[in-house]
Amino acid sequence: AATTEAPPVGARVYDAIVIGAGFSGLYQMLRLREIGLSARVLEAADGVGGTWYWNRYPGARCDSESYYYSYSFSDELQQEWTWSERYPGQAEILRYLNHVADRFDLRRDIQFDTRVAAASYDGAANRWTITTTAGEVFVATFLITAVGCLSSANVPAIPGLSDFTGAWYHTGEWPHDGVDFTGKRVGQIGTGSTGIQAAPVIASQAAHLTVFQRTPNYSIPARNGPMDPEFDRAIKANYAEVRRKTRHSVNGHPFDISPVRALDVPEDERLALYERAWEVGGLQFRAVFHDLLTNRAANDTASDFIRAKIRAIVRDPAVAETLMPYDHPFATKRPPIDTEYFETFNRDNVSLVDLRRTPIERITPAGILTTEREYKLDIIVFATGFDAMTGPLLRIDIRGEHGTALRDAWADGPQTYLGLQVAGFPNLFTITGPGSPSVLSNMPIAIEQHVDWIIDCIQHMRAKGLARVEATEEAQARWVAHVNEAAHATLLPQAASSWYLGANVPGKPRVFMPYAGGAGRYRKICETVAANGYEGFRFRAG
Ligand code: NA7
Repeated sequence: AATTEAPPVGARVYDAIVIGAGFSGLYQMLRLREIGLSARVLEAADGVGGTWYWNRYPGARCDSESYYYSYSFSDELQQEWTWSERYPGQAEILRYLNHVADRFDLRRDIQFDTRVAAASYDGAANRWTITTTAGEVFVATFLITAVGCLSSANVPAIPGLSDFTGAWYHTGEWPHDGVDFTGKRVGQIGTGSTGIQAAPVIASQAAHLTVFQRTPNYSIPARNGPMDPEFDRAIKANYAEVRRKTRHSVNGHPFDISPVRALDVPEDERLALYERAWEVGGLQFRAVFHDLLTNRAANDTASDFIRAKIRAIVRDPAVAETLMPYDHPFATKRPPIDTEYFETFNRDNVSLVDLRRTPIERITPAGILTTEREYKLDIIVFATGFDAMTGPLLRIDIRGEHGTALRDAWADGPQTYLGLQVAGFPNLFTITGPGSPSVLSNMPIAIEQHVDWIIDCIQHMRAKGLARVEATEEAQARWVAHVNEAAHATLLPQAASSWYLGANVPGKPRVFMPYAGGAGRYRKICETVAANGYEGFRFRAG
């Protein structure tokens, strides 16, 4: 491609462009400003919040606990903000992120209602040209994607959807003024974390809810409740230690994974430990034993325990049987946590359709037709998840050196070095990119680590008079192999329908995308890479 030294006419020039104003983009902007770079955040929505801006479906709530699903970079911020519940709801997280944007005066550097369509790198000029869907052009030395991992909605291509005369919604693109389910017949497709949160709330409002289930799922009670003021005080007095622990743990959570192996304890003791964890609730259920994600026999004990709970909760034995997960070990797909999910199937106004037995044939003007019968519906809720990790990046036409499209570079699955950079795409940083632990970790902590690493790298370049950084092919190939090896050291790839593998999107390459070697270990690797002069990266003066 022809290159020119002068930026395109009308282009606005910055040191860095950041795409997205969620947890990642806000903190990235703050840090870029702090080191004196000129930067602009481009955000498709009309407000900050990312995931928490879009996911306004009933029951939307974070599965990490509020005291650690938050920024750690400012002690004043963490001391002054008080969460109202054990798990933060969508509206509260959105309030928090708006508070952060105001408190750190970030809005003046964010351009809202601006969707990035394309970004291409010009090697001769060492700059990125970023084009929006409205035709605006920005030019920057660095392009930083803060687009999230679960932000590209997956609406399955079920024939007939356009003929449906009722209303339909994807949970990740929920109307801001809500949906009134009163008196309505609602069909919900999908029983992942989202569907499991939404179903009990929809059922409590609708005339009737029909849940269309393809893969039955494990779920652990969340045991949400109001924040205990005593607990809040104790955490705030001890925040430094809480944060230290989250940074070095396997999943970015402040709790310990037991060193004990499941089969090393007698059965009654094991069941008592599961029982206690079930009562405590939440994601730490999988921390009861050390080997739940590495040893199938150990995992079976947890999977059996949860199946027994489902049998005990759900009154109709046939419904309980349909809800029984069978095709994957516990926690090999992202484990949901719930508030009365299985109990919801005891309600008179809720029914369950097993799509494995009677698949959907099409959507009709009046509802959903399976191979068995038609279900008449007023509203269809698609809780069908996302084109995870790569989707948000690939829907932007990103082109690196010599015009190579990221779509082509990743035709066989994502390839990155540390999830932070892609060979052939100089000066592009991907916050929580594929190949990083991101989605297997508590997000805000994972995000802060990436942003801080990127800032250190840019500072290193400025100190040395360097203007261009790129992952080498060799370092990338080694990292891709390591990501693959880390996944296969666990049971995670055994869940054939998992979005970690891209399996929920037809035609997507089946590659285990996140780094499963542990967030704490990953942090150390990134630190070592930097300490060793950014090994695996190639720098140039311009
Ligand atoms: P998930 O976890 O990807 O769940 C999507 C659900 O939708 C899952 O039950 C899917 O079944 C189902 N699905 C997807 N496509 C179809 C079609 N075509 N027909 C029937 N059912 C379908 O997304 P969530 O939004 O729940 O959660 C995403 C993440 O957000 C979550 O893991 C947390 O990290 C936060 P399948 O299992 O593929 O058979």
